[in-house]
Amino acid sequence: EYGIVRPKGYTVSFHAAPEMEKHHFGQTHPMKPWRLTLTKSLVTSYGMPFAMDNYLSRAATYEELNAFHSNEYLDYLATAEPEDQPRDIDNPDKEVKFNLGGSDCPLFYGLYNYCSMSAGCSLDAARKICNNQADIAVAWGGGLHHAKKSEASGFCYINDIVLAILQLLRIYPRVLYIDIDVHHGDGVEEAFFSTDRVMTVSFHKYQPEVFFPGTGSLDDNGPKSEHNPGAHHAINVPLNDGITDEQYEALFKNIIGAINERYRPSAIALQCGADSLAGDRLGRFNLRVQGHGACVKYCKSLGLPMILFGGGGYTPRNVARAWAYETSIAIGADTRIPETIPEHAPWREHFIHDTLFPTLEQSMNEPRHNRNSDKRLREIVAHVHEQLRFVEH
Ligand code: V1P
Ligand code: CA
Ligand code: ZN
Repeated sequence: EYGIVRPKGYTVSFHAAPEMEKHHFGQTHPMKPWRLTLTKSLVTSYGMPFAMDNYLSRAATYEELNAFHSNEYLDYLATAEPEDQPRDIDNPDKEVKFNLGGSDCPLFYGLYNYCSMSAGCSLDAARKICNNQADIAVAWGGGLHHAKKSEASGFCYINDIVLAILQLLRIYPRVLYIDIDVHHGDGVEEAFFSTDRVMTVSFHKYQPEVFFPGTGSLDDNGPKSEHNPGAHHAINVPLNDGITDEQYEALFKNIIGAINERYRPSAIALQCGADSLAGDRLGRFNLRVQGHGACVKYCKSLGLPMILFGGGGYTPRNVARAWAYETSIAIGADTRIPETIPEHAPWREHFIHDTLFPTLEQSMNEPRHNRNSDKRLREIVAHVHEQLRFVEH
């Protein structure tokens, strides 16, 4: 069906943890683990599993999480109960520990299971890449880039990306981390601040005091203290509301192309947060599914072993579109799959428009004003090229 065939001499592994999908952050919380169910169902209705090695991930162990996170934090995460929720009328004296239990990172039933399954997906993906058992490994349940060593942040409790990159570093000398989520990938950046074996690059909306998390300015390139090998190995691309496919794609190819030439990474970790799409409940950009996917396609063209992680994405039907399309790019079927969502796809009505590629008008009531001048984007490119001159190669 749809001519979906296994690519010759090329392996894509797909790592899922259906247990994640049943968890709930709360009625009004934007993070809906159910978007993973919708993604998987779209991937399946296009017949893509035939072209991949499909794995059910197990939960990451305490020891595995401990490779990045502190014991104090993990012990609390493993035992905290929703009843411990601070700032409750019932719990006026309860203090917020490790930033857990607020509105962004609520305590909910099965939280530890949810976190360890997400990390399990990403660790399995990393192992396939390390053992040369996959060319691209897909972990849509991962991508939780804000979590810190001893702190939850922005819907992220366990930094599965950091854990996966630590695995990659056992085999690969240099890892390039790229983050196209609309938010700054602060947790991953901070974790690798003092090493030159990981270069982090985040594209994001930047407006301190207004837009979360408020970090990731153009001149944030890692601590420039003396003898820090990690200096100049953090790249930030701060953007404004309404950036278009054309601008984003040109910027992405220019910057990632230059980094690839200069840094010569041996593997890529790509966080594909889908909240950079037009019409996202939290995002502010005007990207279409094609523009988002073009970044994945460009990274694939570099021919390096790669992990694709999920991340943000708060309009589930568009998250499913983007990640299904990007799965098709991984297996090289993007030019073969029909644009119309298959007749037999479950939740077909949920997509509102039956296309994989909604127009901006279909995605939003009112298209967002583009506040990115080409002049500013040229300045950003110039600054990044300037930074790269400090990078040894
Ligand atoms: O803006 C904030 C904090 C809460 N204020 C005190 C400042 N939080 C954001 C968090 C966004 C996290 C994004 C995660 C990711 O990068 C990776 C998975 O996509 C926030 C927002 C917002 N509009 O930015 N929290 C919420 N909205 C929120 C809304 C309703 C219920 C709970 C949280
Ligand atoms: Ca980002
Ligand atoms: Zn985000």
